[in-house]
Amino acid sequence: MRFSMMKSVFLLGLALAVSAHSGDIKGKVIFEGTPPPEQPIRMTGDPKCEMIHKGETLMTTNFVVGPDKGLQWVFVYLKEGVSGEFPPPKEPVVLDQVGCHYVPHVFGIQVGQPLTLRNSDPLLHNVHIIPKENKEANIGMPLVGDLPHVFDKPEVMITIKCDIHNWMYAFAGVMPHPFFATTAPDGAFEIKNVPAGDYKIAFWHRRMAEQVLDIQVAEGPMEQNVTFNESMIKGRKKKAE
Ligand SMILES: [Cu+2]
Repeated sequence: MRFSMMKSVFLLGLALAVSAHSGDIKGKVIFEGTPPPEQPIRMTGDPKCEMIHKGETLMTTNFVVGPDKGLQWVFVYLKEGVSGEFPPPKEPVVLDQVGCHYVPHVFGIQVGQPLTLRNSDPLLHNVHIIPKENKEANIGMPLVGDLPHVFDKPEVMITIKCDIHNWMYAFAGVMPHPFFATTAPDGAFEIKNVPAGDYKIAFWHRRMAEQVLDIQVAEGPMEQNVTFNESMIKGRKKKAE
């Protein structure tokens, strides 16, 4: 009895000690040089999409660089060093198809966390999920509404495309833990409550080789910036996607 009480107190103390030692990783992803220009998306394949965007041209979003060189749509995640179980959140991540475009373009989600595939357009889309580790899926969505999906294995990154509208692409990072983020329009990101320890942090961008850095997280906030540049761009495609 006494031993089990002592054990409980010890375990409680251990849990508090572990939870007290965590830090937040804040940073900014910078792009140095001249980014390749975005291409106008020609929606001629579907007059209904053209109608939605009457009078405006939607551009590709491969290199969205802000005024301070911040690079958007970089998926930042802890690639190695995380241990323990992290139950997936119950709140779904929403991937919206709106104006014949995916919102968001790049996102992270945990294994087992619900993904809501949303069609906000009154026209037919199909969500073609093309993974290497998870199951492939090709889901027709002829009507406005939601459909559920879930990934059962970690995988960085999964391509999602619409076979009807060949310019529609989204990218999903499926993680076994909650330590990931996508950069904002100013290139900023934040990963909160990371247990103190040594990790490899990775920065994925669709058009450039992934960068991986060693970091040490201690209690409290820390800053980790990274720079991409022109020379890191993989084979340039001319076609608008
Ligand atoms: Cu579509």
